[in-house]
Amino acid sequence: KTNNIPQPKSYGPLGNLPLINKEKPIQSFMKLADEFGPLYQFQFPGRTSKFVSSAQFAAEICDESRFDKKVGPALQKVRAFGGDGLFTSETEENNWKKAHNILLPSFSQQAMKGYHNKMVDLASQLIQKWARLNPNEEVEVPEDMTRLTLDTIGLCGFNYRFNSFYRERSHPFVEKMVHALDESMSQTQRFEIQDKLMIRSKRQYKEDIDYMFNLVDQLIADRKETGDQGEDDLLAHMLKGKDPETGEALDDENIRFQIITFLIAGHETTSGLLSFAIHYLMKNPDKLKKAQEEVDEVIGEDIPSYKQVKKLKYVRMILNEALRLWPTAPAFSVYAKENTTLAGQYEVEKGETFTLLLPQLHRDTSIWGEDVETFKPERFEDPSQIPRHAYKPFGNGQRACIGQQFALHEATLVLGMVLQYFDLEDHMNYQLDVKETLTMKPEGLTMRVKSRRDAS
Ligand code: MNH
Repeated sequence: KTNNIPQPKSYGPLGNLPLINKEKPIQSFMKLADEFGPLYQFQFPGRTSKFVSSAQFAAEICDESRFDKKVGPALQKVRAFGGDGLFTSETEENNWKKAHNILLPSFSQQAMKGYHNKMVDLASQLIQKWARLNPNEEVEVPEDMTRLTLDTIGLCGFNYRFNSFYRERSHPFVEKMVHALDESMSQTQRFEIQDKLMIRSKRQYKEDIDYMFNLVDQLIADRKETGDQGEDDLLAHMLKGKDPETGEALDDENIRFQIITFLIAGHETTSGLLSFAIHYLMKNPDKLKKAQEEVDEVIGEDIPSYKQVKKLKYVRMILNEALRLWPTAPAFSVYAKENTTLAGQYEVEKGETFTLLLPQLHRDTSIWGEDVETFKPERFEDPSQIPRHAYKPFGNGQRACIGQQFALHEATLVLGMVLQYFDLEDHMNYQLDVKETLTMKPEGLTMRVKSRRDAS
């Protein structure tokens, strides 16, 4: 087997583990890719990972005839509460295709028209909150964006109001969820024996998961009790929908897993995206001005309509560029369905797994030029110029993000309204510090806002 995949130097039983910052594994893997190239392997205690980060290799492992999504060690842990929901199920599991078929129409462009007014409701809460601040008060950007996106998926998905803008701290669901995600990520880094000894963490983990299950089961029970009031949200589709291929509906346990999946997948990533976009706009006043000009022209003083949001081309380009630099779901994994070769160079055995490091892929200079670190929304002027596998912030093929349109419509609307109402001031001269959980966020980003008009 011609397997000369580069690997950094090893430290006995720890393998390559001492080379990474446990708080920032993705950013560590990016640095290693700078040093070891677009395909390298990394030795964890007891397993190896292969990291891919060029457009050339990405094109190969995104070929769905040869590779399929791998539910890797981290996602395996998330199954404790995501179960066989869309995000954490194997393509081969019965419920993946069934739920995919049933839920796809809920995320069509057409469906976005139905969510639009609810999205405006919550975006307006954010605008109102910021408009009422005193001039020297600061906005905690990721915190408020998390309030916004959680409330949006809650309302659009399940007709449930988390009312995060009426709370000093985040909703308990978010605390439990963040805690549970944190614990499951830590479990992947612990040795087995170490993990067995963490009895208190284990108990807390169970409590957190039980809280999430209870909240969601209550949501389902309430809906069943009040019966069909003509709601047209995700929950209604889950309860009523039948798989056109088999005629089957989803069972209650799977619906619970889907709701938890949507609450998690549906808000962490979008809030990170909005936060990074704001960061880059504050650092690039000329782009900020250009975006405000577009917003003034397209929306003016209106409450944005669905159609106006579709016309915010430059705002959309800003979001694309923010997702290029910091794709908030930073990696995904695939396995080989059969023996194959990569780039005619590396032999790959059936079952071998590869992880695509998105922030590094998005810095491939052969695609984006030498100025990869520069924030330049103009790169997305003509999306047909971007090679298909060079830009993958929403994953690949049939296992790509089902919520892409939802996330982009919401983020475009919200960023549009923020620019409509406010000038943004980088009062602390923020230096980017990217925090990693399952997703990525600009840690500690704050700003001041100055009203451009009366927000009443
Ligand atoms: Mn989302 C899958 C990124 C917003 C629901 N999402 C994925 C994948 C990526 C991703 C990457 C593929 C993961 C993998 O292959 O293992 N998602 C994003 C980003 C944003 C986002 C960058 C926002 C920005 N996602 C959303 C929203 C929702 C959502 C909003 C729901 C409302 N995502 C999902 C689900 C999946 C997924 C569900 C799994 C789809 C499947 O495998 O069938």
